[in-house]
Amino acid sequence: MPITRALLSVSDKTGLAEFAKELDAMGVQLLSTGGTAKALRDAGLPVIDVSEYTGAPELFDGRVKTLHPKVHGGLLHRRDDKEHVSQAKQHDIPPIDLVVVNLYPFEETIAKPDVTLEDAIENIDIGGPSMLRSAAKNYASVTVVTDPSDYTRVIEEMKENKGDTTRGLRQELAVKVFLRTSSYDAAITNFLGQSNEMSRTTFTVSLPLEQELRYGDNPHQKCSLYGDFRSCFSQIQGKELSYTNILDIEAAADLILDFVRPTVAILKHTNPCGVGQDDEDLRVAWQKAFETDRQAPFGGVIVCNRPLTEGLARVISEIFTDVIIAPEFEAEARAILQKKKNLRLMKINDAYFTAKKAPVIRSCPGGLMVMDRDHTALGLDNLESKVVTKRPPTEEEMRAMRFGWRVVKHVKSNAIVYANSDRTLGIGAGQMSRVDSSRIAVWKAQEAGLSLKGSIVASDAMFPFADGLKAAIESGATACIQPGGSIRDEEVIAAADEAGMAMIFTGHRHFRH
Ligand code: 93A
Repeated sequence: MPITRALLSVSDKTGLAEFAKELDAMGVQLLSTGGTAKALRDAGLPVIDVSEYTGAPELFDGRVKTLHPKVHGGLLHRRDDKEHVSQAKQHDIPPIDLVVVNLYPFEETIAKPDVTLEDAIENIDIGGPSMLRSAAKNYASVTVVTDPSDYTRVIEEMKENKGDTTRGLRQELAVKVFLRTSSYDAAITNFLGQSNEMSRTTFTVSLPLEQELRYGDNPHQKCSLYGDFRSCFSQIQGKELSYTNILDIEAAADLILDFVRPTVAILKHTNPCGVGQDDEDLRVAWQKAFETDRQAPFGGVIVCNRPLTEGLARVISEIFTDVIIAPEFEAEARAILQKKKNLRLMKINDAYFTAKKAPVIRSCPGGLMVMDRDHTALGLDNLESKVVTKRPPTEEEMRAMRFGWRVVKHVKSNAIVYANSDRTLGIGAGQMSRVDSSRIAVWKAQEAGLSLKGSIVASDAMFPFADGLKAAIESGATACIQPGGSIRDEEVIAAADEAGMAMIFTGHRHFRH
């Protein structure tokens, strides 16, 4: 049956007039609410106000506009059911075949820093979701549009099908409705849940499937991606992203954005293999990162915090890399990397900076855990006042400690990083004991042919015993940055003093699991 009557009630009026003009040209009667009716009239279209149509005025500052049996009955009755059709006739409820509704901007309202509870509550749409749900339930006969980007598809189908849409499209649009109303409700639930006592009393997520990934950690593990990863990172070229690529991309972007100076980092399995800096030339920064570990970067991830230059592209194209991430890629760099068909190039978009503020979510048996993100390297202000040893650090050691502390935050615990002021020298990651991480870091530096004489050592959490620190002193480190807070701190400080080492307690730890 062709669409003969449409109800339009939208907060986002993008594309509304053009869409309604097409409907009007196909002879569709237009019903509408206050602001939407005005927009349509302004566009020169004939509109019937819903209040006139139902005979009931808009009440209570618009809180009741469309909540009327003539609207919901018109949407919900079965067109192929004699009883329904005769009831509809008896109560003067003509069918409404198309609903065009998008909701009060609740999410945008609560995103404002100065939002009040009253404001948020006024922006909870009741009539809109009700119409969407009524129409979506009856998708057998009713077309429902909640996303302006679907307007053209609806018009195209109507033109091809004598004013009607196909059942396939109607079902697809109905699914979109339930996804939209559930994510809308999730936003309301989380907001009200949090504004009550400022604690998270509930946590609800509802995200659309973005992509089926090839597999998860292993080929026998099915894996699906939900949400909008691609708004945060655009893929410029290369093979399809995998589950581990996505984990690595997040780890790499998180790491690189902790650095202000031009920096290049190489990662593998979400841990940095090396990090280097150079103010003049990204190639030099990369060289420093690469020298920390020349083996592990095979098949790894490279990330930089400046537009990727031709020079850098040239040197890194010599090595097999899985993913390269940058805020921008120079055209010449792209031309060089294009030859590597499988290599994935990912551009960091502005949306990532908003997404980075969202909490970290992890599943656990029976539920999930929601954790604030570990945003910035903490404890780096006023470092001079945090020296715990007799000897204060030199300027050079200070710079190296700031750098090392930022790197160690991104290494899986237990994490130990040896560094100079602009490069890593040895990284020990993910060991069950801190001494083992320390040993690995020293061994890696030796393997790479790097001297640890005069280096600094950064530890993501306190040294529980003096042994780990003594090992660092023996290997040549002259300064140490760590949170402090062990019951044996005195012993640890004494060991440092004995060796003339300078040590800083940041007062913050950066575990990463
Ligand atoms: O206040 S409501 O919850 N009560 C209603 O009965 C109702 N009907 C439609 N909000 C209602 N709407 C919403 O009004 C729609 O979802 C749409 O977002 C908005 C359009 O209002 P206007 O046409 O006046 O700009």
